[in-house]
Amino acid sequence: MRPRIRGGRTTVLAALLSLALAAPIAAAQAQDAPRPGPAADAARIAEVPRQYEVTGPATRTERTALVATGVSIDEVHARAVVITATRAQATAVRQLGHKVRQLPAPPTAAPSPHKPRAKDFPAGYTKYHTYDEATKEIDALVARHPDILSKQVIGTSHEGRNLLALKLSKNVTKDEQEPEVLFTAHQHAREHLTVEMSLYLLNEFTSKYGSDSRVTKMLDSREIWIIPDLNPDGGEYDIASGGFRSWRKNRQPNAGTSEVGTDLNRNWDFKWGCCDGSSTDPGDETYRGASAASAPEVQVVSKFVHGRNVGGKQQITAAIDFHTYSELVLWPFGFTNDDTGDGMTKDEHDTFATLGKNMAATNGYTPEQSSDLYITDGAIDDWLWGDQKVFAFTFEMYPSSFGSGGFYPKDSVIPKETARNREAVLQMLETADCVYRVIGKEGQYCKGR
Ligand code: BZS
Ligand code: CA
Ligand code: ZN
Repeated sequence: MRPRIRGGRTTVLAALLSLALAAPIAAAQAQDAPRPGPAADAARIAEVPRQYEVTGPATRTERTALVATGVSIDEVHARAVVITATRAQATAVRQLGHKVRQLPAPPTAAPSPHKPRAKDFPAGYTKYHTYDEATKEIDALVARHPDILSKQVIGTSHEGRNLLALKLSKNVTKDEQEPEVLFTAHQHAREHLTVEMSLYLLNEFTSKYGSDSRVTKMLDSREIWIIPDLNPDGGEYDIASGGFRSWRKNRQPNAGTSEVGTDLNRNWDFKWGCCDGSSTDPGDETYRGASAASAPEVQVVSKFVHGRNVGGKQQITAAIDFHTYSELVLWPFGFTNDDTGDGMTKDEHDTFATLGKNMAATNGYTPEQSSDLYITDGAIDDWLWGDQKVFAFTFEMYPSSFGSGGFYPKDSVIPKETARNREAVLQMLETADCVYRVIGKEGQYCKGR
């Protein structure tokens, strides 16, 4: 598998100015790197991580080595990446011999312990839904469409917020013999556009049932699950200061340190921590947690998915986990560079690659195996495939680069960038009764189902 990497670094450069204008940078970010010790620990906690352009890394091996410093890679180009890092991590990356340049901050509020918790997104972003706003919208949809939409509380986050699963189907209160498809969103706190993607799907399917023939057919013959917000604590924390904190993880404390949070997308119980694709340091962006599925949010969703194994058969056949950003369609495995091997036959790989490319042709994203970016372990799609045999993809949504808004595109893009995935979602639903149909092997794999 050849990584397909775009070259557009000029867009990053070009956009620095525009973002800089919109970015009152917190003065509190001091210059000196903190010395080790409790004071330094506290300073690091208060520090908002920043994005950097790193010129040098040109291969997935070099990118995996870069991830080992504890940063997250947010954007991949031919000879450069964009990372999120603390100042100390940026120094470590420089010491690897790369050129490191700090990018302008998103709208950031000066840290103030006295400021009341922000109730909404900052100006320019208010159409994004806070957790409370999303909950209200979902409840209103359920009230309006009780025959085709139902809501379950499947558990709670570390801070006690409800984690929801919405079911969309005709005869929604019955568990019918129908293929099931799962859509999840917002494992990573700063990726707010993914919650909007969930809300788009809920609105689209409920409002078009009975009028749009493809939507109607899918609700009549599938059971669609939407877990709209896997990380509500992280999402609320990201906006609570009145600006953005560029937060990625959940908000679970870690024993023996004041560093908070686990990277949920490194915490799933398949090859957890196997392959240098996650961090053991609780201060890192990709901290994998103390043990597999140690994050309550991961436990809750794992249990939910296990619960869809009815009579020894996993009902969910296909899934998309929404992230931002980079405009990618990714498939497993992430823990290995190999296309095929243990747990991935050639036909299975070809099915992933074909459906991935078909979906990418509809939204203009770039399709590739996730390890073409860098190695990861404990990601949800590796778990869904490796453990549950669900054809699971990761969509990295809009934008393609930091220059077009990175993690924080303005709310004006929400309608276009969520609807952009309508066709891909419908394709996945339509193939969910026999995903192998996309490689023409329905007869071999799906007879008598
Ligand atoms: C992100 C990037 C995402 C990650 C890429 C990825 C997804 C890799 C799935 C492997 C599997 O944070 O959105 O690093 O989790
Ligand atoms: Ca049904
Ligand atoms: Zn993500």
